[in-house]
Amino acid sequence: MSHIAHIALGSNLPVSSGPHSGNRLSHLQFGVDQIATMSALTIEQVSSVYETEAHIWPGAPPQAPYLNAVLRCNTDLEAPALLRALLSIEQQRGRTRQPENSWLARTLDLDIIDYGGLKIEDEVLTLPHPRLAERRFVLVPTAEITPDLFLPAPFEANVVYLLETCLDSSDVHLTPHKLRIPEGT
Ligand code: A4P
Ligand code: MG
Repeated sequence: MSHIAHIALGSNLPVSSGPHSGNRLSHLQFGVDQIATMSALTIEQVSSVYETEAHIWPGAPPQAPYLNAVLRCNTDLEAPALLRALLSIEQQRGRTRQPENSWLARTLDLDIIDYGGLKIEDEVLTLPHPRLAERRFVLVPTAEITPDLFLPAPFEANVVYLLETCLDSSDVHLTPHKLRIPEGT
């Protein structure tokens, strides 16, 4: 059965040389291209690209700004299989992780924001994404492409309402960059 999923893309780590070299925009485009090649998945729409102030843990050293975007896709994959595929795409872009979860700078971060209104909470996957309502860098691009998206509990609201009531005041700037959906996928 097919489901509509929303996937957030983020990058704040340009790489100047080596197999994963590229600027932030090229990391995001790599993510879109790889998602587009997944079988049983069709990208319907990709948001504009926003430059956003990094959310960091209180007291953590400052981080470079991110480029963020959100895409909407239609997929036959179950949510855990979709997550596994996204983690593998992050790894192909040289994403490294620390055992402790410290929001390190990253070449490419792919998070599932919502999967057809499904609610899950286990060791590997939480849906809808638990931090989405505190993040204008997620809400602004999601509201741009799917303003009527309804997020289930604990939110129980549509994305435009969550954006209007969001307490996050960090910068989210529209950029002229465009992410392309590859043809013939
Ligand atoms: N996981 C659970 N639920 C999900 C989900 N819905 N989507 C698990 C994706 N992953 C999910 O993620 C850790 C584990 O979360 C995954 O292995 C998966 O099993 P990670 O990508 O390894 O680590 P992370 O991203 O550093 O941790 P976390 O806590 O997920 O961070 P976030 O929430 O992704 O935040 N500031 C700006 N401006 N823009 C950003 O994009 N991103 C972050 C990272 C911080 N600050 C930012 C941005
Ligand atoms: Mg993540």
